[in-house]
Amino acid sequence: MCGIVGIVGDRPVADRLFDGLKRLEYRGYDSAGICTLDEGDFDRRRAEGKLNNLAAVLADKPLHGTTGIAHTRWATHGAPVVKNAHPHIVGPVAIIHNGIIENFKPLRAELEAEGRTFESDTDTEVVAHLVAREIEGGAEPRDAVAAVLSRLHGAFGMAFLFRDHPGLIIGARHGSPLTVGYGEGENYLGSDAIALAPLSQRIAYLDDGDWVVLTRDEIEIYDKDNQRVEREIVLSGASAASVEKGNYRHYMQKEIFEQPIVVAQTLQSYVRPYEGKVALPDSDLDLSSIRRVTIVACGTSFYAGMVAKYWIEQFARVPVDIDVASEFRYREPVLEKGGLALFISQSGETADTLAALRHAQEEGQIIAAVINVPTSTMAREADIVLPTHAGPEIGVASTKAFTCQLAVLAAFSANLARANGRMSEEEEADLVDRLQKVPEIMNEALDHDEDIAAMAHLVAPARDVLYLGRGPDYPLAMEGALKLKEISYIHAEGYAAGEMKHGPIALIDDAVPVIVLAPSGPLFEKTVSNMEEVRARGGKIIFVSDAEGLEKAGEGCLATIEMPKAHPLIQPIVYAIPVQLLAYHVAVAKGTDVDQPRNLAKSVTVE
Ligand code: HGA
Repeated sequence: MCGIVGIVGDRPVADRLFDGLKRLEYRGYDSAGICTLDEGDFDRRRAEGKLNNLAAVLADKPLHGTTGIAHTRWATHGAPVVKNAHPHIVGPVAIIHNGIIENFKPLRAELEAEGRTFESDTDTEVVAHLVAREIEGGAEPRDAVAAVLSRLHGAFGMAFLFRDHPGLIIGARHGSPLTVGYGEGENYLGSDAIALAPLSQRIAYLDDGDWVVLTRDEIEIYDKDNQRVEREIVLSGASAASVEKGNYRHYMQKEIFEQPIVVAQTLQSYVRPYEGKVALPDSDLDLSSIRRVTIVACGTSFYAGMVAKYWIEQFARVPVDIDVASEFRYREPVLEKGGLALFISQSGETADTLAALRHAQEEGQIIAAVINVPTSTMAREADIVLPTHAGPEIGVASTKAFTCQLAVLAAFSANLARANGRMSEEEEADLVDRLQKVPEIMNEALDHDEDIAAMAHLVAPARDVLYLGRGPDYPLAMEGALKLKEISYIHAEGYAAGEMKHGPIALIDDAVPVIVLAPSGPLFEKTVSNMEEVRARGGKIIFVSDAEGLEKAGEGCLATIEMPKAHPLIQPIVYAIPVQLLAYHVAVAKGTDVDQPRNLAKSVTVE
């Protein structure tokens, strides 16, 4: 959330800063702004809403400075209006910030008591005032920043520009990510390597507590104790080409259709087809010593984790605890030393999950992380990285990252089952065979795109929608409801089918579509009974099952979607597709902003 870019350059920087923001827009689109230093003064442009609005402002009044900072905002404090858009300028200081200054209220009161006035409602502006106060008192920029950092609580990735010091940017990181890029006669700062990719491939990731002084010729990094430190310079490998939509109408649609390819790509790292083995990449972890697994994640990744709980317990017979990261971190969980804690995050920067990971590390857990961005903070801090190879996910509602997470977790569960002697060599070889066929089965599921588009009008007018499932289809029901909420703004709930009668059944009438996920198998009859309970109360059912299931119970439904039959370790990967497509087509029917839904952003770097 909130994207940051800075350039200390030898030629005008505004275009390149804007390009960096475009690459970061998935992090927030409440407002955007750029400030450069031009002929001894700040020159700033800001606009509410998406980057197009800032582009129009810049076209009208271009910026010419050769050093500048730029920001795309996801508001935490203060409405998404121009006065709250970053950069904020206070006297000789301009600032951009990603994160939350948790003690901003007492700091603001202190500053106001001195007669300082505020132009915005943000937490960020207090930092600008604090640094400005130091500078106005005679401090050099680096001393001013170092003095102020020690007063801040919360999370930040920040960058400062100084009116009286052309060719200087100071950045600081605590919690939120920050990366520096090395150039020729120029240097760069950004939220991530993707933002910097067209500018530099030679980058260094700042550690927590680091702050950095950038001039055209040098990058000096200091740690939290203000000691000069070196951080390894690595080749980022992030693609400089921006990700295009191709022939698709939305990134989300493109990403849904990419799934067979990226899941195949991901599985390549986990499956050895010629040996008939499932293996974890680059890991010498002895899985047979694992007695308990603790899974922690947020949002869609949490639902992938819930599916994994069913798999790990069913196939490997290892107990699994699972929690959303924001609860796990603060509820003082009991963790036995040597346990395995598994964190799942697309970006690898999710603030709640990162805080939980660090807590588990302090509690002596072995840390494994299922991550899509290999250079992310979580990937760097985990003991074992289980990568997904979904490629950049631009649509704010996660789709391909989810199915790739499921593919990794299926391989992990099978590995654990093998290590525990709960899966025979033959069963493993059979599973490898089936995993090889996942992309093909996913393509079969995608073939139903048009049918699902044709039923979107059945759901689009609804105010409330219920999703029901049992076993691993219960988290999928929740994921389906989450997708629908996120992009179509329809209230939706995912329920364990058996829980319906304990309350939510009171909501059922003919205006509430109920989406039932029920592949044929051991839980089928029970789910169908729950479906009948809904039908008996006038509920309208969209039934997702395989040919056998539809044959048995498809009659009388409002609509049906036929999925191919698959092994239990594969079936949730396949059933993810109809729930994604349904949410997508309903959102299109409603005309919402599918790729950038209101109030949301990707890479949630605040707690
Ligand atoms: N707290 C600042 C920055 C918000 C942010 O980083 N979001 O991810 C604001 O509200 O402007």
